[in-house]
Amino acid sequence: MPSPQSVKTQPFGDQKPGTSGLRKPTKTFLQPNYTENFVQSILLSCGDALRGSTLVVGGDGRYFVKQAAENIIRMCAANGVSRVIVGENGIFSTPCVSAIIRKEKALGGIILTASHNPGGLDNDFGIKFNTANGGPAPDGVTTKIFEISKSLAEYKIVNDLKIDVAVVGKSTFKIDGCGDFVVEVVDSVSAYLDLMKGIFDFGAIKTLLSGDFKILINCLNGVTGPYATRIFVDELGAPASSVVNCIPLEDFGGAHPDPNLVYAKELVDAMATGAYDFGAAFDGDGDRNMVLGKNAFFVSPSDSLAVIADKAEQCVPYFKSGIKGFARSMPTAGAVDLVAKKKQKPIYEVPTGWKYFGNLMDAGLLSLCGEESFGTGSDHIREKDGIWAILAWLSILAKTKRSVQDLLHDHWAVYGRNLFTRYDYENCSSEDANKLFEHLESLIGDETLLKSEWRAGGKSYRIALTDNFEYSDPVDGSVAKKQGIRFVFKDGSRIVFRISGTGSTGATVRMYLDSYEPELERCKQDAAKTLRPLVDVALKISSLETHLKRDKPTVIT
Ligand code: G16
Repeated sequence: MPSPQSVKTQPFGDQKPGTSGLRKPTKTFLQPNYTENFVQSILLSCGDALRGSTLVVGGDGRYFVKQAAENIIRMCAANGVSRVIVGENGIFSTPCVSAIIRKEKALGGIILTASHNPGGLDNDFGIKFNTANGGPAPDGVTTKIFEISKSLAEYKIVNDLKIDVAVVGKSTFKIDGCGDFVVEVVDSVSAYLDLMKGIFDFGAIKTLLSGDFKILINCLNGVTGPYATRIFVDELGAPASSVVNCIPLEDFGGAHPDPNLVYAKELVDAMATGAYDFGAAFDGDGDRNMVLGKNAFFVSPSDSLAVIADKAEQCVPYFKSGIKGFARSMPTAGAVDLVAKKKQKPIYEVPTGWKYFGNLMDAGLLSLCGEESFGTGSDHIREKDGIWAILAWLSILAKTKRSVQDLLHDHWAVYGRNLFTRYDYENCSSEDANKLFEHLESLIGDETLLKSEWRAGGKSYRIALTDNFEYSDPVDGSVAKKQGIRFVFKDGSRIVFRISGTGSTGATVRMYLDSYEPELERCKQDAAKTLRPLVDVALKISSLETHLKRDKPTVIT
């Protein structure tokens, strides 16, 4: 009978989860005991509830996922877990893990991904823990995991447990001192497909795709490949050639699996030929999405959320009974706020991180939400959901019979447009980034700043408010402090600065800008160009380029 072993270990001091889990270079996770220490800390954070529980395990197919999944199962066996559900070859998208946790009433799930960060031996790996509601562990849980990791002296594992996650099926083991332990290796897609069929009118989308309407879905060699092929090709009848880069690769084919205009250039170029009516890309673990219309017409994530919010009740059966409320993360432009106001629904503004939406959903306050970082989703699960977002868009296109661009123009004609752009300065030194933020902090409430007029590109701005965003959760009263430095101007325009919580080395500084434009003809202009004067003001106020020693950003969205 296989029996648990206790392995002596030393704590690592750097296992503090970021915006969504622990993300580090793969080689860091490959150090002896590093992965095991973090997993043991997760398991211990569950306390007594762990014994006899069900956990879901899976990841985005990047290098080390399969091996890590098998080791995690061995650790679950030794720690008293009764049942583990794992995807075939260790593959599950992040939204799918959330769906299965909820469906199976599991205690939680361990997701093996560094999301949109590149994968492979020389790139990144990551581990995150989702709790029983299916959502990313809230701050209280991640703090507990980090605290445990700082003094961990041993981990438990059943080394001689024979597991093969490549073979679908159910195995029951008797573990010495722990009793029965069940491992269910399941098809990675089926449960998720069933959920989507219950949300959308697949017949309506099938009719759209059976006509002249052409789609191009680029999975960027990430986890969505099997999901997109099953759903868009097998179920909805799109030609097989509509889904590309659809085999999950350990290094994402050397690509950066981040669905934006820079890293999904292959999709942008293909859409620019005018051969397709609708294009989409996803990130490595399938929770982010980018939407493009014909001729590579770009739909900003803030606009995408607002259009879905406006049309969901009319076009998506799941929402027919009504929307409870909307939400967005603080740096996301406020387009959805205008929809909420018109529909007389509540709107919530939370810090960056999907985990902050979970409590609102669990309390029945929130149905639809999104983030500027290409995340869109609803209360069908507790993660943002790339494929869901594309099915929502196709449902709207099927019902309204408008093009993507026309839909956006219709929307701006009613609501005006919240122009948005984001500048990312990747791989800065942490020291430079800290100095920049010390400087920005020192500007909060600065009287001279508040009185000054800032001029650029023929425009003039005056500051109405400066602060470091703080959020009090209306459900449990928990407070998240220092979530982004904001400069809000008298005309409602905003500049926001944050340090990314998803990088694996150094610091990535993000500068977000948005401004409201009521005139339809001006709404149609290029957002990056229209916002240029505000960018100049932001750079002047912050002295960002001097502090970071950069003369341009790495990525502009
Ligand atoms: C994660 C979170 C998102 C969040 C994003 C922000 O996304 O799940 O809710 O918006 O991080 O990233 P950063 O801190 O770098 O700005 P993902 O897709 O990386 O899991």
